[in-house]
Amino acid sequence: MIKSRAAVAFEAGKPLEIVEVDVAPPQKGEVLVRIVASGVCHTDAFTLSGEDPEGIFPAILGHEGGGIVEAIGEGVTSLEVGDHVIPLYTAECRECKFCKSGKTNLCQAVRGTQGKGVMPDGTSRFSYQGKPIYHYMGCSTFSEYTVLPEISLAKIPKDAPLEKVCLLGCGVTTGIGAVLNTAKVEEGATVAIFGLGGIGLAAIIGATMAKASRIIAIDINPSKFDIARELGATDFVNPKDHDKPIQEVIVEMTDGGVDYSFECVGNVQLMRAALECAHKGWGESTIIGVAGAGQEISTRPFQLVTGRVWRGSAFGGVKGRTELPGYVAKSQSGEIPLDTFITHTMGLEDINKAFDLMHEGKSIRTVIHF
Ligand code: NAD
Ligand code: AHE
Ligand code: ZN
Repeated sequence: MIKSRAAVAFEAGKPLEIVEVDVAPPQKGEVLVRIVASGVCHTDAFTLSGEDPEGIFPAILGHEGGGIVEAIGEGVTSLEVGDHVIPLYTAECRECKFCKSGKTNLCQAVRGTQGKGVMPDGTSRFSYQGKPIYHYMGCSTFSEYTVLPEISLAKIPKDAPLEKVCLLGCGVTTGIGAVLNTAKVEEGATVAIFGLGGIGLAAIIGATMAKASRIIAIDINPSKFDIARELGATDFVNPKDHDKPIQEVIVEMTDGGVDYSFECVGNVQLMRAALECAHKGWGESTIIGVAGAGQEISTRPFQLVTGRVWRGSAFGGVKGRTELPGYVAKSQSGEIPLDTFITHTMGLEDINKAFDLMHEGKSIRTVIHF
């Protein structure tokens, strides 16, 4: 057992508490990681709110981390002590039906136990005052030390700054990947991006990489437009400035609708708007945002009958162990400007401020330094 400073979500809807938890050694196929930095994603806030059907407490949240291998369990062959790693909430075993399909990044090797907040053997490595604390999304990066399955770690070069590339563990990769891998936006296409947080802004980078001709950035918080412009957005729409449904506004702006749209908020009404602003006959809309328990999407089936396509994307369709090093390389060459996302940095003791900043619309990403 080692001691680890961690931010624990003891109950839904309550601030995180910084305590010293006990971390058990990595078991067979597992790796102990010292977290150097972690971003705070809206999904952490979503789960803390109590809206996540898989939310389980007490738990150590956080899934956008960067760290260094501290110890390896029996049978671990692809990593050694000292390796730099990014934890993956979407594992890559390369052996399951999903990995072998060539059609998805959604490896299911550890997904069942991960969703229950435990390691593949059904138990937790974390405890506090002798009682178990649950893992979160298989990562729990709001802890100085965490344990993950070997297949849930992407090895990255040691010269990549962990306090920046941690953002590739979720938000930045998700937005870029949704555009390039899921929607496969092509050169000259028109794109609408709903929500300009870490995910939507990264989707703008993806659309810029794809050489989209027009990138329409949509947010009810106009303070997000400057960064969107810096990253390549060409048009800016605040739904609050319009009396009519936002899909009608976009359809009018684009002679019938966009080729591709992306919902990066987690609002089911906005998901409908994003679908319905896609062009008749071929427009495709990708849902990235995560909606709460019991929420459902709806539209007239006629929207799909007349050629629009509705899709979803998890972690941008990216296979983490294989493809994340490529994203790290692009961040090091400047093609993915991670600094633009990092509006705040702070120590673990201030982590609740990071959630406040997010809810107040004042941050893009806060990076917690350990
Ligand atoms: P964020 O809070 O940083 O950004 C959300 C943005 O949406 C904000 O700028 C906010 O002003 C804007 N917004 C809110 N309501 C709006 C509305 N009605 N119309 C237009 N804009 C609106 O969040 P984030 O970290 O960027 O995450 C966005 C969503 O993506 C969340 O639901 C998160 O859970 C989800 N997510 C999904 C994946 C995935 O793999 N599918 C990965 C990461 C995050
Ligand atoms: N647990 C929720 C769903 C949450 C969800 O959709 N998670 C996204 C990643 S969000 C990262 O910030 C995801 O990748 N989902 C695929 C998966 O396998 O979890 C619920 O509704 O139960
Ligand atoms: Zn996330």
